[in-house]
Amino acid sequence: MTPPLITHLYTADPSAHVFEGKVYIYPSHDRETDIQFNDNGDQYDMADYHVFSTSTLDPPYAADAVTDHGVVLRAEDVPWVSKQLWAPDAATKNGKYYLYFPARDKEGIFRIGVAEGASPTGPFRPDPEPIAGSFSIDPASFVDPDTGSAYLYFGGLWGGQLQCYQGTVADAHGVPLFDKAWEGPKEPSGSGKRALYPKVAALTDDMHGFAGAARDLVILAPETGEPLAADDHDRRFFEAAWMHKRGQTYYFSYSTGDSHYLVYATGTSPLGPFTYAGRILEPVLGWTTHHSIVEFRGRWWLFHHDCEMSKGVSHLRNVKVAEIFYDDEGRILPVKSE
Ligand code: FUB
Repeated sequence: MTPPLITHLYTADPSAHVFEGKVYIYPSHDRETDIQFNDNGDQYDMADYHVFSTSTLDPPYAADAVTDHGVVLRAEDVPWVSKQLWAPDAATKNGKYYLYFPARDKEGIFRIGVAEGASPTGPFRPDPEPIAGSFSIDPASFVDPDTGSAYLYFGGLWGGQLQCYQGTVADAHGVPLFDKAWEGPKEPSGSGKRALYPKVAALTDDMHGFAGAARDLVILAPETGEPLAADDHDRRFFEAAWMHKRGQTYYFSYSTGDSHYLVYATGTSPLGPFTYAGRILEPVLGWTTHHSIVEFRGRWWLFHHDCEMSKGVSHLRNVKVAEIFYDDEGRILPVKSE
């Protein structure tokens, strides 16, 4: 495996984009905490975001290869946030830049916020309220290079609260009511139960809101054409949504959480359905695995994290990058750990 890309801070959940000819990385900023480790992820108690950039992705990764543009958003700058600035992402449209971020609101419920800036490095001015109709964690934005349409993918199980929205009664934004009974490291299980799906919403033209209610992003098993089963922990969606497009194929990639794989599914529409297609990365040191995939100067790169710098402390992670390759059928070749 390659060495950490950023070494002066703990960073994780890297969302990478090419803006203005450079690679910009929008990661979580991990920090030390006294909070006891638990399966709800309370120890992931991050309070701000930095933005990083680089003009080269080729090894060796010198300590100064990546520029730290400093803090671009703090929890205390966002009126609705109580704590836990988790995995962010960024997008550009209309000549402006947008930072999407999940955090717990004052009632402890994860919502997704948006902040706007004039450049890829911010500073980003947050909207005073979370995006109406948003919930759970790990927003990943995708602007279709062919149509210009923008989408936000999101969701995460256990501490990410996705399982708390299974009811049929919805609020004014079409979001099922939050069910406290499902809070904590829980999810559906048992024979005949399907896995919970990640969510997708089209973004409004100003990129600050959902154009309609978020809907399920269906992921099917290739061998049956049926939804993945809830007990299929090696393949079911857990968190870390990411979308990229290569040719006319849409690739939706994600983490399987407690089985610790990065996997992907393919489809012909950004709204799905998707069919599970295979693994990208085997488990790394640490509990979480979270990534992004980006094309830069004609080559494709996987940004991800592990816990090499902290020697395995799960909430103190470091970002890495590895080149990825596709076979002639467009399948992603698994990343080799050297
Ligand atoms: O960084 C906090 C959480 O850990 C992220 O939101 C998840 O994807 C996992 O990486």
